Amino acid sequence: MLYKKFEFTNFSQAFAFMTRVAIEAEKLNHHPLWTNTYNKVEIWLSTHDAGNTVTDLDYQLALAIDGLV
Ligand code: H2B
Repeated sequence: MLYKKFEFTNFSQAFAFMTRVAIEAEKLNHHPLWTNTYNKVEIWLSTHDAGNTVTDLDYQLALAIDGLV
């Protein structure tokens, strides 16, 4: 699993970030496991189609997400 925690100033900013992540996820057809608690977003990336291993798609999505912040 790739893991990262993101912190924002409030829920609105956190949710806006999640919306942008969702668009990137759809582009790659690769989707995060995540939680949101008010201003915090935690993201875990792995590929369930590959037995929950970390694949190139996880690194691609991670790079796309890092490019959003
Ligand atoms: N997301 C993730 N994280 N892992 C996958 O294996 C995966 C996915 N597979 N998004 C895709 C969708 C697959 O289930 C669909 C049918 O393409």
